[in-house]
Amino acid sequence: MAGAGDGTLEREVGAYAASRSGLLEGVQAFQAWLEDFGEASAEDDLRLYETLEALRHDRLTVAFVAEFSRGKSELINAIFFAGHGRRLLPSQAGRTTMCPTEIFHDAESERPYVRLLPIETRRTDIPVSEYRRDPIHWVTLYLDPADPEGMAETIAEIVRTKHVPLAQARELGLAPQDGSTPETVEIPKWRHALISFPHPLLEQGLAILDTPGLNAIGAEPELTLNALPAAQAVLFVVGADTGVTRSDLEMWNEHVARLARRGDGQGVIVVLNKIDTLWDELRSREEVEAAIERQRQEVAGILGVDVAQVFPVSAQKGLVAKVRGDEALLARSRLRALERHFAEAVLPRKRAILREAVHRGVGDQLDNARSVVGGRLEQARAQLNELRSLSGKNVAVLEDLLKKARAEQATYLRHLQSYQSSKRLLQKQARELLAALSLERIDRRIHAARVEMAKSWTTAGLKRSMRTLFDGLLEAMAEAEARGLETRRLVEAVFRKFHREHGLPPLTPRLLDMGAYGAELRRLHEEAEAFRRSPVTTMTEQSFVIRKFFVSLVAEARNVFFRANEEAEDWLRTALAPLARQLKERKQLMERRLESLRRISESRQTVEARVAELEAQCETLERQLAELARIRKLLDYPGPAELAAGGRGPASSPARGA
Ligand SMILES: Nc1nc2c(ncn2[C@@H]2O[C@H](COP(=O)(O)OP(=O)(O)O)[C@@H](O)[C@H]2O)c(=O)[nH]1
Ligand SMILES: [Mg+2]
Repeated sequence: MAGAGDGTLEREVGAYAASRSGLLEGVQAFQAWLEDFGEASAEDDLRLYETLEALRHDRLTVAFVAEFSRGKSELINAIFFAGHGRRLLPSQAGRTTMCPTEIFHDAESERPYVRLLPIETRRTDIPVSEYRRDPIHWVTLYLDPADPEGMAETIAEIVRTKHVPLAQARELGLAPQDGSTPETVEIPKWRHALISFPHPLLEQGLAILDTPGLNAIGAEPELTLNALPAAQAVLFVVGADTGVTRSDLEMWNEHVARLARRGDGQGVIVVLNKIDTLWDELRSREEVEAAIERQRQEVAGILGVDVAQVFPVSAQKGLVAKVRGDEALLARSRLRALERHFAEAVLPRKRAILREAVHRGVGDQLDNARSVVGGRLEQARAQLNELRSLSGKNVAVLEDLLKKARAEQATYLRHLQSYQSSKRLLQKQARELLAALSLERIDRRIHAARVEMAKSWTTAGLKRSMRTLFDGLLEAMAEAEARGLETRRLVEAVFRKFHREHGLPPLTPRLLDMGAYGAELRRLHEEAEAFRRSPVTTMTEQSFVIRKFFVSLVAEARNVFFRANEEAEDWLRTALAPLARQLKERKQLMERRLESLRRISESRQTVEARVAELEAQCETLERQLAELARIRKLLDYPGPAELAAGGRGPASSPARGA
């Protein structure tokens, strides 16, 4: 939208980028603070580093989903690329591309590019996400932003097709589905396209996913299982010229409706495109408006969404209007209302989600650092008061203090034993948690399902194996969730006990939440069930598709267990660490206090010298606390009000890769 614009979208994307760099600054400042004053463990360091990386690479993805020819590509052109004065993405009538296209800005590449993954890679079971890691499998074409013509020409490569013998099409799972057996089949040349492009919105972290129609989405299960659920917003497009067709509805039911029902803040926006086909010079504006409104109501009714969620627009007229600077036409295209909704309803929520992720990543470390420094300051001040009362060098009082300090030390050493027994208890519970998540067990189940599948070539058999496997996986995850909850309660109780009974500063244990993984697995299960029931998969012809789906699904599910396992192990290693560090520090403090009282009583140090020392210490600690408060502010700003403004709360599941 570098062209005519009211700036709402730019402003909100800018706010998102600013919020991200504020968070980055905060986390980096905390990292520096820890280097100077803290005693972070290797695991804590790693967590900080990972949070920073996730922040640096965070993208805000908007997915455009619809049957082909509804005007997705045109809509993307109109919303984002009108500034180029022409169509950037190929938008054409009739058969369109099968190739999902991602548009973003790759800061690591010096030149803008189009990267294309050959369709032949479908022969392997390797998902696109794997291929992404290795540019060698992709064909790279470079783009010259100074030459919009040439750029559009290069980008047009993504819609290329070719003719191959039927057998080869079959091998790729791209044989015609109507039962016909032509000699050759026209298939897309590319499986997936990545476009890196210097555009202000993309540079700030926006990414666009343009998906092909229903058939192609079914052919790449990764899109449904992975890419769409991960997107922050999904725009579902229908055409005013056709209304909601059967295949639109199928698309909605199978791939979008579930996302719209999800309560975790993902925005699903329905676009009623091509309203210009209802414009009619022979009817009054009011009549045309009424016709559009009627269709809007109808679309909302059929899809089962709120009317306010349906946006009538004309992408084509909107693009023309922006290119020509025609404000009247732009108003008629209603494109702005859609852009504003996207900017105001989706982006602020995304910001809140990002902040949540950072808080999950380093919030407890920061809280604990503040608590620990606060505790040190408290101790130093108490000693200071103690010594000030001694300034007359009252020997009796000094003896008294020494005696008290020794008694406290003895009590403290007894407390340490209770720490050891808590630790043993935790380790016992941890073993049970890890057993439930054991990848070996999961792999055995997966292997068994694969053997079953190899034996059964019927669709029904394949579906049965899929079901058995998922039932087993869900059971294992439920067990892990229950154990995880128990373990978490135990750790919380231990922390509370040491604060209440042993006077340690209040520490926040890092929380272990297996629930998010459970939710993710249940979502995959839902996808699997929907797929099992869908009419497409009842044809034996489709066993290829089912196999493909199964492979992706299982890879996803295994990945959920893998990540859950990693998190649980990492958590168990570090759960008690803040407490252990505090216990050690408390011990050292007591020793130092005793030592200083001893030296004073032996007249090796004057009370005044020790007081001056402690005063300097207090000052340093106060400065450290102020810096930590500043960091906290950076991570909080603009704070919870943003959440309220953004509507529903942040996602409870961990953002992918975050
Ligand atoms: N009348 C009209 N046609 C449109 C509009 N948007 C797209 N089209 C046309 O619909 C066809 C398909 O558009 P395209 O963007 O390729 O659809 P996609 O397959 O969903 O990406 C093209 O011929 C476009 O010119 C619109 O707002 N009004
Ligand atoms: Mg398209």
